[in-house]
Amino acid sequence: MKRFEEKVGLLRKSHEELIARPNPRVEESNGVFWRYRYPVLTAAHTPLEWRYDLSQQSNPLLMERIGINAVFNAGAIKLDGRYLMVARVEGVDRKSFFAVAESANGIDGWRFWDYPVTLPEWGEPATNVYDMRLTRHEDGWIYGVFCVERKDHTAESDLSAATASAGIVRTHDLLTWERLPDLRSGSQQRNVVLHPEFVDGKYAFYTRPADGFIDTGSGGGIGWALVDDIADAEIRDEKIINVRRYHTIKETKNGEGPHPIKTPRGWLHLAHGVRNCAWGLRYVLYMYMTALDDPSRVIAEPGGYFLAPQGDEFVGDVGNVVFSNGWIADDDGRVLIYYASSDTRMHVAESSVERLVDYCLSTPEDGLTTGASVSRIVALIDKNRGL
Ligand code: M1P
Repeated sequence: MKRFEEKVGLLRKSHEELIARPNPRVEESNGVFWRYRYPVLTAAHTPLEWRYDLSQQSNPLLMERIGINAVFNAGAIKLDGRYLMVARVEGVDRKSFFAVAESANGIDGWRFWDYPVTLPEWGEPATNVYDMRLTRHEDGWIYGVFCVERKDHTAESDLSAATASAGIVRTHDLLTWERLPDLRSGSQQRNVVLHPEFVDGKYAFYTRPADGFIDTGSGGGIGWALVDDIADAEIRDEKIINVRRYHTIKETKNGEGPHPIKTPRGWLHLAHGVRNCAWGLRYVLYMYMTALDDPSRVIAEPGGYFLAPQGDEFVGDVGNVVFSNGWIADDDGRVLIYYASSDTRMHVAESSVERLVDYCLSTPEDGLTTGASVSRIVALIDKNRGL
C-alpha cells in the first residue's frame, strides 16, 4: 500500500509530465494551416487542487472530490508577451465556468492559473456561462462577451426551456473583471462578438439572433449591430451580414468565432457553420472577409469548410464538432487558431495572415450546385494543362 504522500507525488508527476509534453507540428498539411499533434488543453490539465482534497485526514483514499468533464471553446489573447486562453471549463455537474491558462509560446506548456475566474453576476444569476470572446478594444479595455444561459420562466413545465443572452465583462489583466449589464436584444443571442474598433463612433457587435435556445428558427445568420453605450448596450437595429443557406456547410446555423483580424486587404473572419446529417449536427469552421471601410460588408467567402473534425477530434461529448472563439495574430504574421473538438478539448492550428488572406481571396465561393462545383474543377485542370 503506497503512502499517501507518495500517491500525491505520483499524481503531481503525471500532471507535470502532461503540461511539459512537447507538441510537435504535424507537417502533413493542405498548405493553408498546420495542426499540432496533441490537444493543448484538456480536463486533465486542470490543477489537482481544483479536483482533489489533498489532505490525508479528510481524504485518506485520495479520491477526486470535484470532477472536471471538459475544457473547450476558449477565447484567446496575447498580453504582455504571454499567450492566454480563457477556457470554458465544464464540471461533471454540467456547469461551465471560465479559467485562464497561459503558455510562453502559444503551442505547448499550457498551465491554468491557480484559481478559476470568479465572474461577477448581473441580474438573475446565470445557470451556465460559456464561450467567451476576448476583444482588446480601442477604448483601452479588454472585453469578454459570453453566453449567459438561464431557465426560461415562461415555460416552467418544459425542463429544457432556456434563454441565451450575451453577458459582458471587461478587464485590463484577466484577473479583475467588471461586469456590465447583459446585452439587451429582442431575440435570444449566442455567439456575440465585439468588434475591436469603433464604427461610426459606436461599439459594433457581431450577433446571432435566434428564435429559440437551440434552433435559430426562420432567421439566424451572423448579424451586425451598432451600440452607443457599452455600459447600457441594447440592439435596436440589426442586419444579417452572413446568411445561412440551403445545401451549404451552414445550412442549419452559423455564428461568428473570435473577433476578426485586421489586414491590409480587409477583415479576416473565422466562423462556425452547422448542418444536419444522420449522425446529428455537424459543426465545421469557415472563413470570410469583410471590407476595411465597412466591416459589415462581405467581400469574399471561400466555399465549404476551412477546418473540419479529423481523427480523434470526431469523438467527445458532442461528436462531429469543431468550434473556435479564439485566435491570436502574432507580430510576425503568424496566426494561432485555437479550436475545440467535440465540446471536449482544445487544439491549436497554425497559419499566417498572408496565407489566410490568400485562402479567402483565391478559393472559389460555393457555387451552390454540383454543376458549378464541377465547372470550377474543370477550369482549374484546364489552367494547369496550359502551364
Ligand atoms: O455543441 C456545439 C456548440 O453548440 C452551441 O453553438 P451554437 O449556438 O452555434 O449552436 C454552443 O453551445 C457551443 O458552446 C457548442 O460548442
